[in-house]
Amino acid sequence: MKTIYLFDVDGTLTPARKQMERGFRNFFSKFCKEFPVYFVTGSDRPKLDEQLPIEIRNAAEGIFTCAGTEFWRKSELVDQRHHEFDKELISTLERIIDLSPYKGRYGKHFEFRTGMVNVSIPGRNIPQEGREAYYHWDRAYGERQAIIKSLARFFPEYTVAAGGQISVDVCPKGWTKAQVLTRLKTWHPDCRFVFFGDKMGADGNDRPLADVIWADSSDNQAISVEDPQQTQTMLESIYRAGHAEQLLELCA
Ligand code: M1P
Repeated sequence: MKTIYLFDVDGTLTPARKQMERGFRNFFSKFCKEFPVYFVTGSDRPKLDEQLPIEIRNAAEGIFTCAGTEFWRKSELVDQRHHEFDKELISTLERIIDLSPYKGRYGKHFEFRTGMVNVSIPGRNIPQEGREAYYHWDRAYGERQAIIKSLARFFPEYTVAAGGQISVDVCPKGWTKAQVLTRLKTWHPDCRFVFFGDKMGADGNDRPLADVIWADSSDNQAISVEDPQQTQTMLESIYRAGHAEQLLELCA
């Protein structure tokens, strides 16, 4: 059975909001030329373009951005879904930002993307060292988890998930990464899907896709990784096994 590989980007293929590392990049561009690959990221297209080199973007079968609300083939936007966000939700988020005890503020707290809004207490203009500081503070005090819980209670028509290090992603219910599986199954019937992501915990933004992948078929796999190094190690063994299989077929 043919395997289709799906990858989250931040934390799975690249460090959060950074470029792919050189060693991984060389190997992964070979991998994408030999195996069918899709990217499924919560980020928008400009961020993905900064993080993954063009030879890898162009070798992929397709790219889902904004949690699957946009679909691209190479650099062509094939389709997108739009949503008008509830004003009450946005004013609640503004109050949450104002009331947070976290002191470091850098501006740009909202980023509206196709079908989702990314919300950050410290703000998206945060420098790298500020990112790390907020991430560690949030792990200790659970601010994002608390935001996720209270929004789920008051705005059940929306799904809220932890983004990467400094934000939460808010989208209409069902407009999560899970939406990509239906389309992939239409394009690739009789295939199995293997998804790599680093945010498969209960409130992570890879979890909805992992859940539908597991529920769809026991041939599918959703693999939770710690970081891009672990993804690389796993892909290297898949690559070696794939080559061994091809050799066996040639010798048969
Ligand atoms: O891992 C994907 C996430 O990357 C960014 O998260 P953060 O800025 O919190 O590290 C955002 O683009 C977020 O929307 C996205 O899900």
